[in-house]
Amino acid sequence: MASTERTLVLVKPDGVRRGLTGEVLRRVETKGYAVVALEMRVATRDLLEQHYAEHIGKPFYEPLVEFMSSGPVVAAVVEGQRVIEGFRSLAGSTEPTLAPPGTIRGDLGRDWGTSVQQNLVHGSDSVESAAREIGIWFPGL
Ligand code: DAT
Ligand code: MG
Repeated sequence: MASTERTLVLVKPDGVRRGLTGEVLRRVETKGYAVVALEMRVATRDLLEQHYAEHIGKPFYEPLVEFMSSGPVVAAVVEGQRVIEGFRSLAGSTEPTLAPPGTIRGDLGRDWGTSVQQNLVHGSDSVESAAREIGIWFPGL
């Protein structure tokens, strides 16, 4: 049996501004995953530079950091068997225009013509990323 995993989920500033925090958490919980830590906060540039280190130098990097610090985010640690893959599946693909209906980005997101995609949620993409990101957002966990 697959072992229990943890992943970092963020409701990004667009999701919080649009009042979709509850809807995102509802989808996580009704899927059967457990929310084991939860906090609303405005991310500092320093934290975001660590979080998005893999994207430094890409054309959307500056707009991404700007956008992610434009308002509060809701950070959650979510737990369950294969939750890393499972939440990525719930979220849908990066571009909301292409994310299938039924997914968070496909049902609730769209392209707003901005230089960075505003796609409502973040989810860790591997066991290594999850451990690294949880360490950044919830160092006490
Ligand atoms: P994901 O969030 O699906 O893991 P990612 O890690 O590749 O995607 O990129 C981080 C965020 O940056 C993503 O959620 C939205 C934005 N982004 C990625 N690629 C982009 C692009 N080509 N143009 C605009 N924004 C982009
Ligand atoms: Mg990513």
